[in-house]
Amino acid sequence: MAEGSGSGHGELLVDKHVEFIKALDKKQDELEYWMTEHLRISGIYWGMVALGLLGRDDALEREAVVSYVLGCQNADGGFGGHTGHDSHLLYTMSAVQILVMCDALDKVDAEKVIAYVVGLQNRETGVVSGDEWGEEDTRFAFISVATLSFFGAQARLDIPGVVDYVMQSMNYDGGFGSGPGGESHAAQVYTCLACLAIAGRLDLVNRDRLSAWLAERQLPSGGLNGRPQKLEDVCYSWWALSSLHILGRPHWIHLPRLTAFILSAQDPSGGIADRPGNIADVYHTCFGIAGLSLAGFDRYPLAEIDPVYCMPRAVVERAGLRGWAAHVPAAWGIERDAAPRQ
Ligand code: GRG
Repeated sequence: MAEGSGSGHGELLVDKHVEFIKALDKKQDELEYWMTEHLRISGIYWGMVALGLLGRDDALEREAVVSYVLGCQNADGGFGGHTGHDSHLLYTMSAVQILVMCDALDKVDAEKVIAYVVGLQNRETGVVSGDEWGEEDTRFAFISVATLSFFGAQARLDIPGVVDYVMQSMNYDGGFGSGPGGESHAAQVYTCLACLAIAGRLDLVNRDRLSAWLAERQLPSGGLNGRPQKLEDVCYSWWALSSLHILGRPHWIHLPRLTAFILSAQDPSGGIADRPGNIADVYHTCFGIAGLSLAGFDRYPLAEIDPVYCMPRAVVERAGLRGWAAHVPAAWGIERDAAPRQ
């Protein structure tokens, strides 16, 4: 058990977390509800991933969720973070992931979504922008490839161009930044590895150097930080540990100590915070539970998460996508289990 515990014990507060997520939509008299309106669709995605891993994917009203998400699609084919908001790749991916989790991807006009995503790639440079205003970031390389893969349409992108941009963002320490010359950061590492995984180019990674850099993210508390000299944060239990999973090296950190750190950041009344004693939110609740799933938390039967798509592995397979281990180079010698842990 980590010091400075928020919850005071080492159990996963399953029912409390389910209630915390279900209650998020009922807090309309709170400022935070309106301050987060612009990313509501990602909030629903985080909540649904957490509920799916907790084995409670029936906790939200599916039809209401699907109808809300479809209402966030704009005439350009992309999705905004909320009804009436401009389209952005971030929210387009969340929308598609929610529809996949709800078994409702057929309810959307696939060609319009595909055209929106493809239209954000600069065909001369290979770089994918996040929206019509042209923000560039390695997150969008991953999102474009991953979103299109749900439609079996990733080949509509210039994939070598995407891969080239990602590789220009690789640093001497083996990590990746938000673009060429950007400091290595565990969250950007995840997006780049997940992108290269789906593109079938993980062979380009400096596996040993990057695994060592990621292993150094663990601090004495057991928690992980996102880059050197920074504080630990529960969300890196996903960004850094999923990256180590993709590299086939989750055991390069001390998983029981990470598990204890995540559990200690639980709020006794539900939800998980960035670190013990802080206020819980749905983002850290999602990535805390996702981290527990990756770390093999065995005191509660959490469903297995796919380290590339950040969705329950059973959902990824139901959607006809190849599980993460199918993407890794044969030379790494990684074998996968026969069936997902439910
Ligand atoms: C399917 C899981 C999934 C994601 C879709 C949106 C996206 C792709 C990835 C986001 C990756 C990213 C860059 C996340 C930000 C993580 C984060 C907490 C950044 C904060 O950075 P700083 O500098 O914090 O504020 P540190 O911890 O470095 O001090």
